Amino acid sequence: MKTKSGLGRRAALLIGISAFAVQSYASEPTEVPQQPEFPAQGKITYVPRDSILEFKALPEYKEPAWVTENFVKTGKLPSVAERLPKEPMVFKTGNAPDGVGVYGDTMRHVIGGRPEGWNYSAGQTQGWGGIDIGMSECLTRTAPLFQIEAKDMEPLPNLAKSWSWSDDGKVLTMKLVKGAKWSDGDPFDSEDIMFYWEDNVLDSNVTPLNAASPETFGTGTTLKAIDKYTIEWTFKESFPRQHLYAMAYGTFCPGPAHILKTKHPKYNKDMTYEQYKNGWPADFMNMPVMGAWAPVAYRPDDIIVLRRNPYYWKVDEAGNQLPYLNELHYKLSTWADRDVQTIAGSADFSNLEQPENFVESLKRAAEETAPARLAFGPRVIGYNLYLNFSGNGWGEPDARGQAIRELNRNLDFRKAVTMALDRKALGESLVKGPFTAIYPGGLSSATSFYDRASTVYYPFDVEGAKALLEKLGLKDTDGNGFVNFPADKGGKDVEIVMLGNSDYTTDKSLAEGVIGQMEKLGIRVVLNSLDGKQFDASRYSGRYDWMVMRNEAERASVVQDTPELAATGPRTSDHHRAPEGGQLDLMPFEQELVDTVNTFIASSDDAERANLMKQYQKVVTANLDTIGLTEYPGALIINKRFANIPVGAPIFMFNWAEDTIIRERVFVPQDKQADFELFEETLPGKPGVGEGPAS
Ligand code: BQZ
Repeated sequence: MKTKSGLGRRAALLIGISAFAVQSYASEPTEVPQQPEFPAQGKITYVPRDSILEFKALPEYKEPAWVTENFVKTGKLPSVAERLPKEPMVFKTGNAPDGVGVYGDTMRHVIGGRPEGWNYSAGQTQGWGGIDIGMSECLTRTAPLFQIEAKDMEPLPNLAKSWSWSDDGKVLTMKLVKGAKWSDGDPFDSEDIMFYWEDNVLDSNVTPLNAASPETFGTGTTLKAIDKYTIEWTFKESFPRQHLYAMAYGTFCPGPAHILKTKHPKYNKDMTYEQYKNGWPADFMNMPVMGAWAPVAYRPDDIIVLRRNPYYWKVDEAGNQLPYLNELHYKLSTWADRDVQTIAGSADFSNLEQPENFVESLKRAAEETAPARLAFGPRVIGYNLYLNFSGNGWGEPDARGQAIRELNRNLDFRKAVTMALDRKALGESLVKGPFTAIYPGGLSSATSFYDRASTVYYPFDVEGAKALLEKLGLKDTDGNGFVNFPADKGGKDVEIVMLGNSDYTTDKSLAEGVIGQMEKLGIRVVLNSLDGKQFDASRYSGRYDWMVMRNEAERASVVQDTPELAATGPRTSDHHRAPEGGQLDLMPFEQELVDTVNTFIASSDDAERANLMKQYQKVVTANLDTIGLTEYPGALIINKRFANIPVGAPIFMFNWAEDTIIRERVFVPQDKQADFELFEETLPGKPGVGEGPAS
């Protein structure tokens, strides 16, 4: 029985929506059904923001004994104190679940991606799964914020050790960590920051990984270096604290300017942008990093090995230079195999994100002899069906494609599609049980900004959907079971090409489910299933009609990658960008979303921000900006020998768990250490010098 307020709320919602409504669709939009309870395991202890880390000098520093013996005493490296900044980042012991750690051992990852090369700034992928996260350091850090109290929420310092705002809130001055070095000993300073900003983000010939564009940091924002360790942002708005999130992983993680400049066309006239992007292929070893580990070995389709960075600029409160783990492995396999190997004990870490593996993983983890711990978190994984909204040429569609985009831009067509989806069946096709939930699109139910009363859901109603298609003049005139365009539009079957990511079983399962359910509606959908690299290339270039894609951080956290919640810039949205040299042809509701998101970004008032996200959620779900499919919880699977794993760490929120668990602070107690290291007592060598580390 609905409570008074429930009925009131629902009625208000419906009245609110009737402004969008057309008179004759078969089903009234309603509130999305209450989700089945799913108790996340592992209770998060919320802590103050300043209880995690600080920057300060310590009386003495330590390093693994073999580094001293093999490298310092032999003159190959300066002392650890000379390799560290005057004030390194210090992780506070009180926030480390198991306190100060010990050196040794390896974390063995398995991934489904493959490394293109090491030029992250120019958009090369390293295969995902945390490789780039382990090698890159960014101005701020947000993944560990999952444990921070809401009232204290602000990105953590990282390469930017501190910052201050001008009185009018339009100038943000940032102090960089002073005296930190790249893993090859080259000093880190504002030259690296400005090279990333000016010659990668602002240079339209370059698309950094995770698609950082000028609008990511606010339209009209400028950045300049004041001195080697001071940078200054100038914004159009006052106190746009939101942009501090964009300065975290994956949108502001500078590369080694001393290496990258040698092949950037602005500094080397013999180079093309293509040669710049591909200048450091995957077999280029020892690429200098600011991260805790650098790549020292790569065998295609087999493994990437990374070794500890001797200049890493972070320590624990006892002065031990981090990381504790000497080595990372990245076995090059499939994402599904990552679950299987981790639960079996031949790998150490997985984000259990494919429901097809839930039951088997749960069974194995429940056994006494299970080598790995498994802990489910909130329903942070979601999938949407994206319809390409560009009506003016993004992705260069042919006549057929253009006609589909015009249908995509029609709300009645989108209502027909959403009402033809049996989301309960879609979820159960992945896994039976309390895991999956009906997800109409918009914000993830796991984010604190989620409001069910603001979430519009067009219920499953195939007949109602068919009636809407008929209203649009789409009828099966040739009796083959699929609706046709009207004769004056060629009379052909409505045929849609849907882009899918072949790296994941779940993406394929959902795509096949959508195809089957669209067939019952009378729409022919053909799957174009591409591997992650080609999928991303097609997605960013708009070469698709529809796309099934897993949610990214903006829907799971709202505050991370916020500009991507709407088409806030010409190259920001996943399903509506401007064509080469053209403009964005936004529909009125899209403009409303852009305005709402920009107002949210510019606001520092928590109550206002909460209301703006309710308004966003109502507009985005009532207008079917994307068509939600399903959402479900993920589980962190980690081998039991590791310590300092934060309890309740979600596999995905501000970022993935590879960042959230703070791997540089993870260790294996001496008595549990295994002998998995492949390059014991070695360190990364000279950039590009041969395969394998120096020793
Ligand atoms: C996690 C993640 C770490 C990218 C990638 C992959 C790419 C996308 C996304 C996830 C993988 C794992 O996700 O599935 O569990 O380890 O790497 O980066 O899906 O294709 O482009 O956004 O993060």
